[in-house]
Amino acid sequence: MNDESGAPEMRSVIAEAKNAHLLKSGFGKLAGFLEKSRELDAVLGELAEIGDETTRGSAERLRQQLSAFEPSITMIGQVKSGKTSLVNAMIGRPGLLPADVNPWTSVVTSLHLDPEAPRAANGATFRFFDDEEWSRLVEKGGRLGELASRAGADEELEKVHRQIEAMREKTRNRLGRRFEMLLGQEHEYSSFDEDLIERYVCLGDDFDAEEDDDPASAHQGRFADITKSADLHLRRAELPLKLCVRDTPGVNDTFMMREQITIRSIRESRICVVVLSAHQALSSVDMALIRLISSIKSREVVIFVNRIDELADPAKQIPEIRDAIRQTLKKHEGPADAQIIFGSAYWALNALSGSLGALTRESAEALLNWAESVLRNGELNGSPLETVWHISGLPALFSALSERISESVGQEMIDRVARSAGNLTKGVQAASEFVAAGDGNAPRILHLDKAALNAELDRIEARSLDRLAQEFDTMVAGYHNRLDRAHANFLERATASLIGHLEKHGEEKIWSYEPTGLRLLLRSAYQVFGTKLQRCTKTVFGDAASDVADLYRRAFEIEDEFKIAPPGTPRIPPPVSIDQTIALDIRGNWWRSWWQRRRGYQAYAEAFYKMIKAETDPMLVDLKSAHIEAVRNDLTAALKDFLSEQRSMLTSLGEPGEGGRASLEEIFGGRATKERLDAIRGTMDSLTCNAA
Ligand SMILES: Nc1nc2c(ncn2[C@@H]2O[C@H](COP(=O)(O)OP(=O)(O)OP(=O)(O)O)[C@@H](O)[C@H]2O)c(=O)[nH]1
Ligand SMILES: [Mg+2]
Repeated sequence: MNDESGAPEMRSVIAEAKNAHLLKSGFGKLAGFLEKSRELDAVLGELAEIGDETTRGSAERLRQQLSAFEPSITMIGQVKSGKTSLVNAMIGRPGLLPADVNPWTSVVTSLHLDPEAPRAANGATFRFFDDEEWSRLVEKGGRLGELASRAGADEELEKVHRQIEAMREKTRNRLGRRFEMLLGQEHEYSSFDEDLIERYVCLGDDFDAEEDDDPASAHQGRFADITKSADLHLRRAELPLKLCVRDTPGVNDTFMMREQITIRSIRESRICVVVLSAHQALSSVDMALIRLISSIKSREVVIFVNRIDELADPAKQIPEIRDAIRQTLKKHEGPADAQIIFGSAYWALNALSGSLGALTRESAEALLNWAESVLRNGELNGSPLETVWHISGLPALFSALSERISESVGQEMIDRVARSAGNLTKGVQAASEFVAAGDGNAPRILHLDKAALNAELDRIEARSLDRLAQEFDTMVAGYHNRLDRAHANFLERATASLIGHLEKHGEEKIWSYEPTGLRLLLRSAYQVFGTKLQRCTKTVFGDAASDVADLYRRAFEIEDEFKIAPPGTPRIPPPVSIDQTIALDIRGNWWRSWWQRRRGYQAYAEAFYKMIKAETDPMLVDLKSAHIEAVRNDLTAALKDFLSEQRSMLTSLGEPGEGGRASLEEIFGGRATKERLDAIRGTMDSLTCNAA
């Protein structure tokens, strides 16, 4: 990293929390998953031992997939609800990410925790916005600017522009000629500390003042306003598996462009923690948030009500807050059964750093109050430190996350690897039985040689990919149709409602219209599409697998019920873009000024129709193209991976010479091998929950 690029030199490693051992509790529900993962790893090791070179390679690749497994958890929530503080507690590093009243998180920060990483802190990567993203932000003012300009809200737009212009100037001055060069780049460090992180991930009001006093830091520059994402790697020996915890900017952030990034991050993560602030119960921003996740299944959302240390009487208030949240979720069709956990990042951090004595009086009282109530329910035992940790809610949070990991992403990963491993074993078994059936004198000849196998596999591949593409297109056409109908329907109703409003109230009263109806319609169109798609993918995958099995039967003269497990159908990701903020939600001044300038209801209605269409179009565009393309790619990739795995397996067994036909005998001939293979096969079958 040279000085020109602006990245400072290496930093010292940050200090460990005194009571990091506390982090061990709460992962009990992962036990089953971890056991399966270990078993699978062991049988794959065994398979590698008895197989030929290709088998060994495939088995090692599958073991690699097991050990690389890193479930990720995205923390989202209202500004200042304590997301960053909670992340610091979860990763056992109080103070690593700057959490304060002033610095606010402006960047999606992913913390990669690895129990086996060699050093305490090893590596950080910061990515900057690229040219295009930056221009969009500064020239159009991000989404907020776009909305304002569509709505004809010149004043608002002016304000946004001024704000952004000021920010751009500040950034330019600070970074000088490095500025243009930095866009689209990455900064990488082999270690990091708090100061370094703060300069990349936090915006704040008083930084400029500080910099004026300290030319050294001004020279180094602050990058937060052009940073898009940060990845930090940490060793965390207390955890039973790799984990990625993702901190995101608060949802009512000034620039809605950040919302897009949050949406993307939710799409990538299977599990979300919504962090709410206890004393604000459910404000309207939290509703926006709940909406943001309402496309996601209840089982993939955990609600963490933070800052209970600030409640005057937690024992009384907590049940009330819980009821209120439940009711609101139900009323707004949110994820009604999502688990709700109460806690305090503040208590957790103090427990971790061994500074319980430093708790404020109010906080200590709240702690006693809540502890007593929990105690009455018989949930507590252990040292005072463990007690505080327990009621901080962290173990409950870890436990909820463990449960979700093991039943969703974890089980899916095991399933995937066990299917592949099972197919690998079956292939080896088929080869070994073929050999065993010979008379032991001359090596047996396969009925299809390598070239013939390849040709057959080419045919299978072309046929199944083609069929998948065709089915997909048909389904997408129907889906687009449904989306467009829903959209048109919504626009008509919204326009009619507006005219009704004007006729009844004139132009004095602000009109508002909830786009919930549109969201519901779009979501249900997507659901229908998803269900159909899953069904037909299953058929295509299943047919491809039976074609491959047929090839085995012909090559190895297998008469009986030889089967190859098809790849699992990839998950169809939730349509989170449906839930993005749309201008109809914003009851700002520009609406009024916009419609007050219009004369004649009919002309107004037409213009309104257009405007509301323009506002809701981007949502449909994403649903129709970007999102759908991602789904298509996932499905195609799954089919291709499966076929290429089968190809390498099958053709190596059919290959003469080293590791091929002639050595089939040596490798697979023995009785002991057959028995071991049977045992391995049994284990694989028991590990897959829904193997074919
Ligand atoms: N009393 C109390 N204060 C908390 C707790 N969690 C966070 N805070 C304080 O709340 C303020 C904001 O905390 P952050 O962790 O930065 O909140 P955030 O949600 O990450 O904020 P943004 O990134 O700006 O959205 C800080 O002053 C924290 O010390 C808590 O559990 N109890
Ligand atoms: Mg934060």
